[in-house]
Amino acid sequence: MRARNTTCLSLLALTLALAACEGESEAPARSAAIARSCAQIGDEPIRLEGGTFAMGQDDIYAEEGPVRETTVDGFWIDPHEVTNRQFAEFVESTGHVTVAEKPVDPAAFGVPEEQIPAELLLPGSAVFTPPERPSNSYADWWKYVPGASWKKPYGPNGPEAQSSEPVVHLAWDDMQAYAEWKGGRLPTEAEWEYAASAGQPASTEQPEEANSWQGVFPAINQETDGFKGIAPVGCYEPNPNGLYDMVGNVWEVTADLFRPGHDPADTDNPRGPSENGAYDPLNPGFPSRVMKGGSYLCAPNYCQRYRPASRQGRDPGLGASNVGFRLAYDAPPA
Ligand SMILES: [Ca+2]
Ligand SMILES: [Ca+2]
Repeated sequence: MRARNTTCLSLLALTLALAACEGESEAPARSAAIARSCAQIGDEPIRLEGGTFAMGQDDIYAEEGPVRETTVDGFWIDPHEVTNRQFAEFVESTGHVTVAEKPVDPAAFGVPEEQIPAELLLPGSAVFTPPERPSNSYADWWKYVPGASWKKPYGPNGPEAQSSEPVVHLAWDDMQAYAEWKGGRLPTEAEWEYAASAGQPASTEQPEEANSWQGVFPAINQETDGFKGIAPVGCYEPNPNGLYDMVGNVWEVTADLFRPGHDPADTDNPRGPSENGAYDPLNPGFPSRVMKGGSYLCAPNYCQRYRPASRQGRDPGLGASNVGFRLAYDAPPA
């Protein structure tokens, strides 16, 4: 709860206008320009034997290097992003109420309460809302939308969450609660990247078999991959490990804390920096978690992060409409 609105406060720092965090719900971002047949895939986790791989990438974004040979032990991992169907089973079983569905503690802003617009204290989450004009400022397309949550991903006026799509708008605590209920855990960054790269060489090319953004972000979405927004899981070819949508669709939060770049000496089942060593330039107030693989918003002119090595910090207290997760397991789930 404490970190709930750090993303909005980051926007405040950039724009000097809290209004940048407010917004109306966006129109549904689902329209298949090209029909894709989406596989009916099961939920059974996939066993990956341990191994050594080249983790990181040196030829694109500085925060992804240096490349170094890294070893991970074997583990199980979900074949697809956690879906709304799965998360609904958890909520049905436990009565869990997500962070985005609760009012915001004014203390999270660190400013006198009378300076905080009332809308920013309502339950809600960050929703991608395409700007009417070309822009290169993320404050122009990320809006804090009261009423947005995993149940209503586009806000109160938008459609309900679709059962086969990845769950979004979760905070770190929500993902942890789901993992505990399910008997799994969030993968480390190294496990996630090992699973996603699957022995394939690193590339900077925009992949065809991943839900990303074709055209000039954020103004022109050509949808040539079949989906304007989130796709149901399983609509793109799995990687050689049999895993769907590791790259693209929604970013996937991992267990590791974020700082730019990797520790070149930390190569044996690395778990990222300590809390004291964590630092996210985009969210300097609180320790962000590493998220991986990019989303449906990643385009060649912006966020070329449709790759296994890609990584960004994720505010632990605030969900977003392009961020989800999947679980890893140390033993085969019952
Ligand atoms: Ca797309
Ligand atoms: Ca993904």
